[in-house]
Amino acid sequence: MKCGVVAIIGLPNVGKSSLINALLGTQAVIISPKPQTTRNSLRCIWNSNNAQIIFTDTPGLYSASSSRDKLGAFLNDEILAAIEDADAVLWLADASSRKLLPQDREIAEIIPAKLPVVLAVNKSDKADPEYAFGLYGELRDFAAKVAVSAKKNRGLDELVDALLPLIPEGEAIYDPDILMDTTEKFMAAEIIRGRILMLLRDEVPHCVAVEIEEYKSPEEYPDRKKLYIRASLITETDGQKKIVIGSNGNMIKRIGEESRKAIEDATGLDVYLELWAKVIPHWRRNSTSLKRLGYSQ
Ligand SMILES: Nc1nc2c(ncn2[C@@H]2O[C@H](COP(=O)(O)OP(=O)(O)OP(=O)(O)O)[C@@H](O)[C@H]2O)c(=O)[nH]1
Ligand SMILES: [Mg+2]
Repeated sequence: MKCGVVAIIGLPNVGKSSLINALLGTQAVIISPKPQTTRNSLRCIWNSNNAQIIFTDTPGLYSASSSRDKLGAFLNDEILAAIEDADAVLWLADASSRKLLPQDREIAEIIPAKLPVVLAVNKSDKADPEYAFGLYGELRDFAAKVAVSAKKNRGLDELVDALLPLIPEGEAIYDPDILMDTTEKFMAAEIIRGRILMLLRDEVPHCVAVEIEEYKSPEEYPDRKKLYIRASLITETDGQKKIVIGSNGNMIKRIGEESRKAIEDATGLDVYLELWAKVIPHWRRNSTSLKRLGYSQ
């Protein structure tokens, strides 16, 4: 039996979370066309008859626009912590990359030289991965280079075959029924944030956090026979709050309806979801707010 931790690292939007979903064969973590979708490192568990690989999904390496952006600093700390825990790194790049960015060099610097790294080039369904192999090959030695497409489920077996030799011998850490090392409450907040990322435009989703104020299973709420969730959609300004609510409350209603259905699919329970919009000025810059919203280590 083999068991080990593989941290998936890469620029924002290259498809790290999509790859995890493809490997696990389910919509485990949220994805979106917008960068900085993932905010917390999250362990997702892949099992076969003789191996367990714990994949850590991480935020894309972020260039903090100012030292006051404490959320940005947290995202990068999450990446460092994931690397520290890992037996191997899966560095994910985009097949359409034509030049290396400063953040690519930063990634090369933060991965210890002794840690084995597999380079996977994703989105090979829409661009030839060869050029990206050459580009990233300049940055360090790789244990293997694999072309994948999370969207088309291509190259996944080859990827696992490349990772297994890097995983230590050992018994499985997680029960094979466990998909993710997180709570249902966190997953519900992520599902709601995922809808916000899909439904709101431009920078607004990046200014929103979701706080679950109340989470009551049907056992705790026998008269309702439903999973009861009350959540706040937290923005930094009144203007953003208005956008989240939408005219006549249409937007928050839509976020609520779509999230409720997705949480029902994920939990198999009937869900009563109540959403409120709320402002916490500059929550992304404030350590106390970040901690309260789950963005602190
Ligand atoms: N064409 C194509 N698109 C893909 C593929 N994998 C992911 N995408 C798209 O790329 C976008 C970003 O995907 P995510 O999985 O959220 O990317 P990420 O690296 O986790 O992003 P962050 O969490 O923001 O760092 C989404 O629109 C995906 O649908 C792929 O193999 N091919
Ligand atoms: Mg992600």
